[in-house]
Formats: sequence, structure tokens, C-alpha cells
Amino acid sequence: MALLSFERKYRVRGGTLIGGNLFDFWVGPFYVGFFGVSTAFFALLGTVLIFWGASQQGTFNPWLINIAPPDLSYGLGMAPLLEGGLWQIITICATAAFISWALREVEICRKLGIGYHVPIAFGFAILAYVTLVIFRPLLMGAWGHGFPYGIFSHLDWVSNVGYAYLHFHYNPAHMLAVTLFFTTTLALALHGALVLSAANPEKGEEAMGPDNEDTFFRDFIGYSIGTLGIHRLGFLLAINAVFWSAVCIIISGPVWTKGWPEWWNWWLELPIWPSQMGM
Ligand code: UQ2
Repeated sequence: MALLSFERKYRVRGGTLIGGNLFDFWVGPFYVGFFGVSTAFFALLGTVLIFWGASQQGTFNPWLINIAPPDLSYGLGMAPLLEGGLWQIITICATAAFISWALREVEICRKLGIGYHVPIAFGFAILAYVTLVIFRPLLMGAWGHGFPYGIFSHLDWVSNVGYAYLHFHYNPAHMLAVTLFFTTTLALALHGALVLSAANPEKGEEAMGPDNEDTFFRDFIGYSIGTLGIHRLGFLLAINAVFWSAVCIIISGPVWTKGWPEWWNWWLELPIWPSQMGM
């Protein structure tokens, strides 16, 4: 279907989750909706607060701006604005903006009658953020365990938290997450390369399709996962990379407080070793 006639077909009322027809319209190419308005509201408020915080700290150098969470001594209470309270409000704004954005995706999916795969995928990204600044601080008993909002400052936080567990690469969930991230890039490189190789021929040559793509991989490794399959695989690899990242940080502190290398002592403590049986 031509794009213009398709737009007329899908730009219909309905499918909204809240507010009925209130914000059910487009501005230029963009669907607005209740959640478009709430995204804009929270994103703008959060951004203004970051700039205000920067002004109070005396630097607008983008590398050095740092909005830090409260001191651990504030626990799970509210802190004064310039002692972490700003971070708390900005965290609320960011979370509300991200969730609004996901729900706007849901409304567009409903209008189009397509599946919810895109908002579900984005939901995993939201989960990663919320795990770091809400779930883990809640489980640890202080908002001060959230990461600071700043370019260098958040890098320092990652390094410090990593070293607090001696060597984060020994965290088994971290191992899984890293492996999934690498496998995700492998899958996308294979997929992107394969599609370009067939569908983007030299000038004057015919474009080729799935038959050639399948045949390449059948000749190469005896197996083709298929054109739909590669996208299912990519989706699963990507959301699992994010999921296991969330697991690896949520277990660091709330579940395991010692160094991660030491976790592997379970292997030496199995009752299959003579030394464990006093032999
Ligand atoms: C494929 C296929 C595609 C692809 C790719 C494959 C025609 C256009 C990349 C090959 C992928 C395989 C065999 C899976 C590799 C497994 C991992 C874990 C990376 O068969 O169908 O569609 O893009």
C-alpha cells in the first residue's frame, strides 16, 4: 500500500489507554496522545532541574555536571534539594518520562493492530534503569546507592561499585549478560551483513531475496534460522542481555555482599573432594 493512503487508513481515533479522544491527534508526523503530553512534561521538567542543579554547582561543562543522590545517612527518606533531593525528583521525572514513552508506543501499536514487541523491548531498557536507581537502592535501604547523573561521575560510580565486589567479572550473572551482549552484536552483524549482501547489489545487478540468504547459511554451516527467526533470535538475545544485567547488579549487595571471586568457593566446597571429607 502506498504510504500516503496507508496513513489515511491508520490515522484513526481509538486505541488510547487513557483520556479517550482528548489528546488523540497528530502534530505533523508525530502522534501526541495523553502519554505524548506526559512524556514531554516529565522530560522537560527533569531536564530543567538538571540545568538548575548545574547552575547551583557552578559548572555547565557537560563532562562535569553531576547530580548526585543523597548521602547514605538519609536512608530511604527525602533529602534537601541540594543534598540529593534534586536527584530524587529527577529520578521520578525520568522514570515517569520513560514509562510514558513506553505507553505511547503501546497506544500506537493498538492503533496499528500490531504486536507489543517494541514497547516490551523498551520496557527491558526501563527495567535496567529502574533496577539501578529504585529497586536496588530500596533493597539496600538507602537512595544513596543509586548512581549519580553525570558523565564522568556515573563512570566513577560503576568503577567504585565494581571494585566494592573486588572483581565484577567473576559475577556469574555479569558473565551471562556480557556473553549475551556480545552474541547480540554478532547476530546483528551477521544479519546486517547478510541482508546488505543480497538486497544491496552493485549498480546494474538484480537485488536478491531470502532464498539466496538461506542458501548462503545452508552452504556455510548447514543451517539457516530464517528471515523471521533471525529477528526472534535478535529480540531474545537483546532482552536477555538487559535482563541478566539487571540480575547481576540486583544480586550485588542484596544477595551477595562479599567479593565475587569468593562466590566460586561453592565449587571447592562440594562434597566430592577428598579434602572436604577430611581425607
Ligand atoms: C539466517 C537468516 C537471516 C539472517 C541470518 C541467518 C535467511 C535474513 C544472520 C543466519 C543466522 C544463524 C544461523 C543463527 C546464528 C546464531 C547465533 C547465536 C548468532 O539464517 O535467514 O535472515 O539474517
